[in-house]
Amino acid sequence: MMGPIDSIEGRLVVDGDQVFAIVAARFNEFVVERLVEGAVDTLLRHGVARERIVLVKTPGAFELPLACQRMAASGNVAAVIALGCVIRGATPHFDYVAGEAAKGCGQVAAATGIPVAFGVLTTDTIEQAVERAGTKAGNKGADAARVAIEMVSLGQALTESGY
Ligand code: INI
Repeated sequence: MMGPIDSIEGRLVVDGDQVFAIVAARFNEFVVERLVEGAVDTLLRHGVARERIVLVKTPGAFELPLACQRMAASGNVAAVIALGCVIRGATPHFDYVAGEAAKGCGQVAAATGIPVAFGVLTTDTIEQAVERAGTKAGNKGADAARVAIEMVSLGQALTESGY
């Protein structure tokens, strides 16, 4: 009987002196600041030196892709962590802002080959956003930072495997 096929996976280990960029929107800042704290805390706990974390701020989530694009295309960062908070109740153009942020961040990753972790909350209410920003439903900024670390590691593993 043949055994299971080995998978190529990233690890939650920072192996090297990579720079991680956090690109955070100021809109709904009281929520996004908690996401930034979660992301920074996670990066530090995984051994990323404080000097290797670059924090960039945009006005809103709609502007995240452009700033992510600049960081990713610079050749100087291993991964980008996009953080923001779009609340349906607060905006009639929720779908445009949230949709463009998600699509744009995905396009940046595909165009540059640099992982872009999407840590943008898209919720119906402020309460739901607060729950996901370090209270009862965890911290999506921390989650996004873990994804960034894993994707950098996956990139290294793929290179080592010849892909
Ligand atoms: N930007 C957000 O990040 N979150 C929101 O909830 C939001 N609302 O409610 O409108 C929001 N709007 C601003 C948008 O991101 C742009 O900055 C603006 O449209 C100018 O381009």
